[in-house]
Amino acid sequence: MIEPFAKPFYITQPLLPDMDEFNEMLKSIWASKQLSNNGTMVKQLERDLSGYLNADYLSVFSNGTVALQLACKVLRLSGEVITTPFTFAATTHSLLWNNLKPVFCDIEEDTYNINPDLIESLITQDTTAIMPVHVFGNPCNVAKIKQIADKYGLKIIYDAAHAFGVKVDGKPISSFGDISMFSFHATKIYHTIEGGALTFKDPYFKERADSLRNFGIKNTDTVLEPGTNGKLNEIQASVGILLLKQVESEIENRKEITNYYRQFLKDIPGIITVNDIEGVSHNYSYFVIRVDKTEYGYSRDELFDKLLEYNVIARKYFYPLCSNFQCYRDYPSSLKDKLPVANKISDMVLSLPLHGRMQKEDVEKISSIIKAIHEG
Ligand code: T4K
Repeated sequence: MIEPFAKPFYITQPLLPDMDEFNEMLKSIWASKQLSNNGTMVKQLERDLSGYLNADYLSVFSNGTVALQLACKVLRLSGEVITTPFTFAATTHSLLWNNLKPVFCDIEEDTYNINPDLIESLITQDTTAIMPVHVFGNPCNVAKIKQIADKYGLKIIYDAAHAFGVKVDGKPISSFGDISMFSFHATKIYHTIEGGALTFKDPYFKERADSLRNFGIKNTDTVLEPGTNGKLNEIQASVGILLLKQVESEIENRKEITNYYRQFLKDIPGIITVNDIEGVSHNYSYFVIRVDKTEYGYSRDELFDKLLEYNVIARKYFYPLCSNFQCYRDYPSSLKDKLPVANKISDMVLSLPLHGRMQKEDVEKISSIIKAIHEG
């Protein structure tokens, strides 16, 4: 009989900056009296992040969702955008907030990312862009997506919310597509409590994004267009500056925890884990299993409920599929028989707790609980 964890074991636990260093940063912010509106900390964070992510141009925002919404505006998208249903609500919602129509494309069985072989059949004369997601930090098939976009003159916005620091064959993930969006929410591997960034190849795009996040104001005499308030403040920017020093060790720790999970779960029938992809430097944002009821004996939902009895708070990322939300399910592209893989995967996936402060014993215990549930 395995004892439940004494306290809830959550899916993640945020990185925290060193308190003394944070206090020093706060003192300098207090002294400057500059709390928001593109101050010293925001400018430094943008420089630091451009370096870390190897981005040509980068802007930070108050959150990833507003960043994604503004990315659509920067590229002046209209009509239809081909995207994945297997993602967080924010991806699809950002399109609707721009009066764009999401067209859902099915996903690949092994990466859970948009299936590039199906994109072309969804392109119409109204299509202006593709918005793929590097789900759980696993890179999309960037080469194929670029080929299609080039052929049809489409823009690409990558939702890279999960892919901070990921590289493909040594190339930074931000180097693909026209714009990439990173989320810096507290649940992410790197964060600014709330926050996000866009990376661009074109300096004009950064200029526009910077204006759009500040109400479209150009200068004291000119407002160019209806922007919004998407600014990050100085205190959150200072958290970001400090956490950038910890992100490498966080990734290393998570890699170790991920490998323990793979080792401890590998012989449990019906529990499917995913391996690293060759040529990819992963960031180990999430540890996701698939539950095959026929072999495991319980469905994903049953396992989720049973884990709660042990105080293990897993998450069903991403269920329900965006295409099955009430607001999108009547779209022609949302039909279940058009998205068979996404519907199947969404019913099977379960994200298990993963963060850099976890110990080998924690992984061993969670894995033993999963095994004990199977053995009844
Ligand atoms: N695109 C994609 C693909 C995304 O995944 C997201 C966000 C976005 C776009 C939009 O980016 P942002 O606008 O958020 O920057 C979370 C996050 O709120 C969301 O940022 C994230 N994706 C999504 C996948 O997950 P919840 O509702 O699952 O989070 P919550 O509050 O249940 O937190 C999970 C666990 O983390 C808690 O049980 C305990 C722990 N936790 C959480 C917070 C916030 C802490 O220990 N401390 C904390 O401060 O949505």
